[in-house]
Amino acid sequence: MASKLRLLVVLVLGALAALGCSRGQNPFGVTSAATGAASAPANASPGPAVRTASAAASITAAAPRDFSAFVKPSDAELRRTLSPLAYEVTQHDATEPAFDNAYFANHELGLYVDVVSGEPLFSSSDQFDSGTGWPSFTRPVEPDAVTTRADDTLGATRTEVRSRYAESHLGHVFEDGPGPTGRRYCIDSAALRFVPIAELAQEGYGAWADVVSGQAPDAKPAVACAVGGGAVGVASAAKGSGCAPTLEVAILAGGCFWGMEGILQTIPGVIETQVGYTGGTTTDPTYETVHLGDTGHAESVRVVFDPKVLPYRELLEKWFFEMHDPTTPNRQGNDVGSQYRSAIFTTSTEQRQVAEEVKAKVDESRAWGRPITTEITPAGVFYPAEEYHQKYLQKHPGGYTCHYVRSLTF
Ligand code: MHO
Repeated sequence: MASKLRLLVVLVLGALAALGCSRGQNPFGVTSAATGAASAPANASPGPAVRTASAAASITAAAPRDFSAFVKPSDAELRRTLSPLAYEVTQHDATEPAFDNAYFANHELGLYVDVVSGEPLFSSSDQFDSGTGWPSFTRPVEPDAVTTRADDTLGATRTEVRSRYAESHLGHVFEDGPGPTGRRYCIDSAALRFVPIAELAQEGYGAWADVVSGQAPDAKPAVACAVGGGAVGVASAAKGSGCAPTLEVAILAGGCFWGMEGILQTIPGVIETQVGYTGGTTTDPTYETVHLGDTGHAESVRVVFDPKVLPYRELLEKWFFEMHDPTTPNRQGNDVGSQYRSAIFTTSTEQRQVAEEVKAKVDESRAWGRPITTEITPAGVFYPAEEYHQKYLQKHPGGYTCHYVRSLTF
């Protein structure tokens, strides 16, 4: 249950991030502040005096947590307990996609802790809008909260940042940040867990409340929102930031998303999948509204993948164009309506180019016997679908699907 709640929070924050500063347009009708307040116990007794937001003062403070004795779980245990993306980032040094992560545009007050150990890493009071598409900080919450080491993987030497106790890979640090330090810690959201200020005390982080609320002597005020909207399509700003993503996002539609996700999640090189709605005109799509077929949204799958293992071209040619019928306009098998259309929502100009090439190749091969009708369009906001649609065929083995992988040659 707790993990479901966490997933919801991540989804809500992700949706907020996707909408940039326009919190009013949140498709869930919930703000991240409200989410935090909602999880506070209703009848909590007053705890010790904590100089922080009033909400926190009415919550029993947990004992301060000591992370120096943290023992890192086994690799198998981490693979089981972390999200696939958090595992890849923290344990295999992956870099998540820019502008499409939980915290790059988070403007709530709170503490960012290590997703593995919970050790405090960064404070929202040191966060600034770098325009790179990753959460960026001028310094760690304490000077020795992180360690650094040289990283030569991208040609030029960069400085990698790890957490002190869990030794999680967090990101990199550059010397082109704003004052007071002139540093820019470019951090992966997937390596972090955000603890809102109102929940610090109850989670045992009460000692950081003053730092987070900007009351510590050398704390500076949080920088105002300056990041533009749009989850994808602005990734060019990430270039030159030094934090090059090693993972990519594909958004694919080919009929009922249950069956599409069922196959996509098994492909080697796919890190994680999520079903949702995109490509429509309304800002609050739900299964009920999309199912009527007139919102313009397509049932879609958001795929985070490692292009070194699975190049985008291969994902399209060997999988996407073989796992659904791309020749039936607004229809897949028995499912009829524009929400079941074949579509590729591209997240970069490179993806668009590859998608056009692969579509032309598949079309010219005549392997499908009819013209390819797949729409290729730049990705807009992706709205995660309701929890019961996620990993549907895993929850309901033998459930409805019309998808299977053909063996065609294009
Ligand atoms: N024919 C299926 C489609 C479900 S899919 C999630 C059904 O109506 O149950 O649209």
